[in-house]
Amino acid sequence: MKIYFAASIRGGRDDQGLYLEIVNLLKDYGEVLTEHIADVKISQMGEMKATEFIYERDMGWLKESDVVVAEVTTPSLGVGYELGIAETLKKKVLCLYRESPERSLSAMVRGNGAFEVVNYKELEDLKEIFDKFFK
Ligand code: 6K6
Repeated sequence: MKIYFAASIRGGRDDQGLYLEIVNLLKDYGEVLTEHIADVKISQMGEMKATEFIYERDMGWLKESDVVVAEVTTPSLGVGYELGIAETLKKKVLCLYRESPERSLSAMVRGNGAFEVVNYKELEDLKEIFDKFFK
């Protein structure tokens, strides 16, 4: 099982520690192609590689993946783009969102029947969500 994990980089890195925990959990279900998304060394400025290289590499991994898991709490143009491509490629997609009174998820994600969108509160909720999704 090849898993494409998508999460905010330029959109903001406040949840980087959580991304790391999610990647570690996902490793119980398959190979995480995009482990670097959780890397503390990737700042909001991104990796020190050419943007064209990053785009081509990430699109290759997206095509190769069996499922896409996206943490969508921090809004990110890149994650939104990846989700649109994942839908076109007919990938199975799980979106994870931490609800709070100050924000709400884009209707383009929440309202899209092609995606499984799940609210969660904390890391501990994710094992059950992943068990169901990967079953
Ligand atoms: C490097 C140079 C300039 O910007 C960068 C960013 N580096 C990235 N490295 C790896 N993946 C990236 C990068 N930028 C975006 N992505 C992809 O888009 C990842 O797969 C993330 O899921 C998503 C994050 O998008 P933004 O818009 O929050 O950066």
